[in-house]
Amino acid sequence: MASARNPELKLWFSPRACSFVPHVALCEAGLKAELILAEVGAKEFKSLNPKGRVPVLAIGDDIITEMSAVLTGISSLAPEAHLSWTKLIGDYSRIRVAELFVYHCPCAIIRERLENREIHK
Ligand SMILES: N[C@@H](CCC(=O)N[C@@H](CS)C(=O)NCC(=O)O)C(=O)O
Repeated sequence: MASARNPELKLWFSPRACSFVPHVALCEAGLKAELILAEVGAKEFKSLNPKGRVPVLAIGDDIITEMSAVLTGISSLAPEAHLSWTKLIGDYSRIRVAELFVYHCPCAIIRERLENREIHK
């Protein structure tokens, strides 16, 4: 049940778009979220994100846009999953993940690697 410590999560996504990255992050973090197919051109969606882009993440009443912010939000909710790239431990591998995540449209690279996974289609 949703609470201040366990807020309700919603992720607006588009099929085969970069919004599958936070979907993977949610799965890796073990967080349950309602997945909502975004109608990016629709007035209702633009009231959430005037830029008309996915991903959009709601953490309770807070609406977060922009990939790096969305992923930072997810990693903050599940520190035990160690998804944050802001803590460097040992090597630069987390920074390499950040490079992938904040790349303007990471879908091409990561989709290729996850091609065979039945996720976010
Ligand atoms: N700067 C944004 C870029 C997001 C973006 O470009 N999303 C694409 C999908 S990969 C999108 O929503 N496109 C809308 C459309 O295709 O109409 C971010 O980092 O979240």
